[in-house]
Amino acid sequence: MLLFQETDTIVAISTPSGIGAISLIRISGVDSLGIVNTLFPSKNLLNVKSHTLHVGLLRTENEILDEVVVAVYKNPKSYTGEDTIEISCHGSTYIQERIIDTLVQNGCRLAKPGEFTQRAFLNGKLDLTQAEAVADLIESNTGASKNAALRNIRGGFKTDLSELRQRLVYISAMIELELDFATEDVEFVDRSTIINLVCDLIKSTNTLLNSFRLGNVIKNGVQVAIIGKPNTGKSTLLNALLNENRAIVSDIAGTTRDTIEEVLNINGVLFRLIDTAGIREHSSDIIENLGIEKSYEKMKNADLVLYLFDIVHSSIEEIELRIKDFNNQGIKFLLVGNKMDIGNSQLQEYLNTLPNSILISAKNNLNLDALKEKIVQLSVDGNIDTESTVVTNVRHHEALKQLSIALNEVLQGVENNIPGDLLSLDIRQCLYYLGLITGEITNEEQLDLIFSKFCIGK
Ligand SMILES: Nc1nc2c(ncn2[C@@H]2O[C@H](COP(=O)(O)OP(=O)(O)OP(=O)(O)O)[C@@H](O)[C@H]2O)c(=O)[nH]1
Ligand SMILES: [Mg+2]
Repeated sequence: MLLFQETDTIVAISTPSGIGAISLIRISGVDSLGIVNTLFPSKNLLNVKSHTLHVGLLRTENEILDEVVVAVYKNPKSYTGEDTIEISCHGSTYIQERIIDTLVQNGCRLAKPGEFTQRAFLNGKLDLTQAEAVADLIESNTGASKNAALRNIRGGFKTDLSELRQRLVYISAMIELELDFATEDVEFVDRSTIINLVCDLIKSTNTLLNSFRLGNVIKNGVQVAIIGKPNTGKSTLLNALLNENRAIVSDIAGTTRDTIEEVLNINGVLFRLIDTAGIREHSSDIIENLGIEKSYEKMKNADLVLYLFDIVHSSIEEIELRIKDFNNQGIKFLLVGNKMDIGNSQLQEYLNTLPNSILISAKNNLNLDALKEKIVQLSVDGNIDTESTVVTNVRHHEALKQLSIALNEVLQGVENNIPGDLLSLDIRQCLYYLGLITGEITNEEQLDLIFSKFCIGK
């Protein structure tokens, strides 16, 4: 793939493969109007206005392919910035294939994944953050991930970055000013002003950087492992949270052998709930022991552990030991005292003194809404703010990390009074990292890598 604009006219089916009521075939490139026009005798598409719809037969000399609706978008007012046609045809796989074959025979080339969006990027319709947000929007599976992606498509992150750039350019101008007057042996610009500006810039960059934790939660969901001794009600809790009988529940200790994972959407965030085999020291059952090993593994890898215990059969010592163990391993946990319907008041009093604990009854659906609230609070710090940018992309996070390091170098340089021309070099490095995110600085391999993750037809 070449960085400069390609002249091929590309075609792809933009709707999912298989039978559907309607399918959408998209064509983009200099010859799109001409190619479709030869197959659409009802009207001369070369003379129609942009953004218009036309019903008619799509046909070759010998065959009627389908009765279709053709949407015409003339450059530059199209998604890709090129002449684009969208054909809505009947959703038979045979019709789709025949239309695609005919278009290819008439001069189109099959589009690569993400090639339409890539062209939009190359034609300056989108910057790279917006283009990547298109893929995120298509992949979004919760309200939070949809909102974050939509915000970035509409230029949310782009605006933040261009603001950072403007501030950097301003600082750079101040340093240049200082350089211009260097020979006069006066410090024209007060360096403490520059220090304040750089500090503010570092703060803004770090806010974006720190949003990645939430971004990760929004994009990938939160792994929540339900851990505890046998018979404490882990599987009952999984079923209650999912509102379905997913896992087998019984009063036989060691009922769950393998882990069971299910997804739960709470307040627009995906939680991956993992029910595990009950942990106990001595079991002669080989399969159960394998299950217990898996429980420990899930416990270590989870973003949050719900430590479930039966408040009738647990002691303060057991809980204290667990807390110590979780803290030593750096595991984030919530203590969940189950079977509050038949509770033990001494343990209840003790739990009331602990901030990260809650009493529930999984079987009787008691306090489960409060439990869900606590799970959200612990995982997303209780606040999904869709008004400000949330960085969800690893590539952006990496570049922001580099930017933060480079800005700290600028700060050190200003503080140590290093010459202005060296400072200018450091600032240029900062602008470079911003350019990497927006795509002003990029290369073919990188673009290929980014767009190869897109769907075909987008
Ligand atoms: N009274 C009462 N009983 C409960 C409650 N929650 C679960 N139970 C009972 O506790 C028993 C064990 O429940 P499970 O959900 O199978 O327990 P588990 O922790 O998954 O057990 P293992 O899979 O063996 O580790 C069952 O008889 C449940 O009906 C509760 O809130 N109150
Ligand atoms: Mg179980």
